[in-house]
Amino acid sequence: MAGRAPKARVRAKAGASERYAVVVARFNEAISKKLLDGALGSLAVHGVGGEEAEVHWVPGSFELPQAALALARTGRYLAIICLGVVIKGQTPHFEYLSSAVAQGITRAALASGVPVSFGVVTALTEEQAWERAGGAVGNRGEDAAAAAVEMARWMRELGRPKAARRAGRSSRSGRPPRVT
Ligand code: DLZ
Repeated sequence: MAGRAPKARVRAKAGASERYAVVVARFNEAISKKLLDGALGSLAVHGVGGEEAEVHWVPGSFELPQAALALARTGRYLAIICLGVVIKGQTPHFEYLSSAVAQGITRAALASGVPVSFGVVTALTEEQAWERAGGAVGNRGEDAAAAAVEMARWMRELGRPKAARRAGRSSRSGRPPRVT
């Protein structure tokens, strides 16, 4: 599936203090670093720089959803950006991993009420992955950061939903929020 991400439609201006977390998978690290460069560049373009963009490394893409949910539950971030590179090998591992990561990231967003964006490249070859990490097809990290800013500012305009307040309370009490 190729295609260019649409230009983010960020309406609201940067708030006085906006903090974002970027979670990056170390597996295929050279390519992940390019996604990270893209994400940090995009955040800077949207007025989020320095300490407002916190980077957290995890071993592989499989760990992204758990890290994203843990970060979201702290209540410190307007949004979480997940970055990783999954490349197809000789076994069905690729399908299991890609699907678990995509579903896990979705669940992290829904369970926490905090926007969690998907900047995970799933590629059939290493070449395809490089193309999507600042190459001919763009930079999925950049796109994911722009999507996170757009969603975060839109949700801030909307007001914090009751579900997110409940999720925040459950996390402080140590109980996981209900996932539906
Ligand atoms: C084990 C593994 C494999 C085979 N491939 C990838 C990959 O292409 N991309 C990636 O981000 N991570 C991979 N991993 C590591 C898993 O994500 C995870 O870190 C380990 O299974 C430990 O839970």
